Amino acid sequence: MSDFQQGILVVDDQQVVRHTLALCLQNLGFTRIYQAENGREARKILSSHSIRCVFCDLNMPVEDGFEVLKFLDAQAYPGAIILMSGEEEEVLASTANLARLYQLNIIECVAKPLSFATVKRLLSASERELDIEANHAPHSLPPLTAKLLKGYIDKGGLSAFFQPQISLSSGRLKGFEVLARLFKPDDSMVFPDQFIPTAEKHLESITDLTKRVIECAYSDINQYGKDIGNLSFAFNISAKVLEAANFPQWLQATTAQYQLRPEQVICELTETAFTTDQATIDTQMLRLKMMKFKLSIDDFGTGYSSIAQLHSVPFDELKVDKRFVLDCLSNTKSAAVVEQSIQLAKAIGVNVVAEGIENQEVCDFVKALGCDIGQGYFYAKPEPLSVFDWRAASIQGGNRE
Ligand code: G
Ligand code: G
Ligand code: MN
Repeated sequence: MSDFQQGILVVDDQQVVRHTLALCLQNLGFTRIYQAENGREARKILSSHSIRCVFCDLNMPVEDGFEVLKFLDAQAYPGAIILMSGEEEEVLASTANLARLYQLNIIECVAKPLSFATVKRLLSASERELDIEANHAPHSLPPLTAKLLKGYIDKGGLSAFFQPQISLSSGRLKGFEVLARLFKPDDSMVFPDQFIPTAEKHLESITDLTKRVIECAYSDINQYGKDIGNLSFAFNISAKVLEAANFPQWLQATTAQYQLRPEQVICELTETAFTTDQATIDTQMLRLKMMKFKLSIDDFGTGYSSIAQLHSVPFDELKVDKRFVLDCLSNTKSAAVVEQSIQLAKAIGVNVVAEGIENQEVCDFVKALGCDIGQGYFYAKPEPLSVFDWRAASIQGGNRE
């Protein structure tokens, strides 16, 4: 739902662009429209008004669009941002990527002039994004201290959320990725960005957290008894957890205790925890593999060692990082990474998951390239297992309200 109490800011040094855009916005029913002809004016308006969405030109003689982005980033601006530029497509795509380095809701970087249809589409995309954002972590929140984290966990605040993974050829539910969530005593939710880095500072705390997440998930899964059939469950395992000597044995015993089969359990190896002991890590992965657990490389394409790892350990799956999937239709370089990753997976005979599918078009694109599995907000956001009507075994894309 649009919040008409909040304004929209148009920043452009060309008066004609500002006026045309303001007219479009008026026609769409918005009344609080503010205009600024450069970054300096924009900052003044942003400091004194409640602004839900900013249309911002990049090339301006006095304080350009990047200055505005820097300002918004420093304020942890929660609204939507649409960047406009007169540059050619290649430059637009690189600019959009650069802009994403800021922790901001950049909806798109579009070529000027904007048509009425484009403005309408961008506004509805920004409403969607803000809706999602409202359910997600506010940006730039400081990490929890180790003490607070331990306190919340001890009070039973840790829980497992599940995000569906869909077989693209059949459209059927294939399984779930399990994502950790932490609830404070007042029931507000803390997202992993705020507590995984804290936990990863110590081998004991990330290992303890991982084991608890897995136990939580197994216990939720058990409530459904035999209904789960062959569904798979993927857990995020930091490299540090593999340094804990008994992790594979613990996982084997716990999986058996909850009457799940190791073939249903996927260990997604993340590269976030820096480690120098590659031999130990590889040994532990091989142990898991021999116990019949499945191994997956998470965030494929972002770590330098991914391809080397793919070669030295028998992985079953690779997950193309969402940063490439998200803009693969507008950025030819992302499209190339997605395409090459899928081809590489096919060539070496492992499954490939495209993560970050947000609409039908991207779903069609990766499917046409031969991608096996899709995951993303198009199908569903991570939620408690009880929310899904997954026994129907088909979670259709586009169902998000
Ligand atoms: O959905 P989301 O915001 O939950 O996840 C953000 C990041 O946190 C992802 O990169 C994900 O891999 C990581 N993450 C989520 N749950 C866990 C977990 O249980 N263990 C580890 N190591 N990382 C996790
Ligand atoms: O790093 P890892 O692959 O474990 O990250 C999973 C993260 O991706 C979680 O934070 C999850 O919430 C997020 N995620 C899942 N699907 C989508 C999507 O369609 N769009 C976006 N922006 N994030 C997604
Ligand atoms: Mn993951």
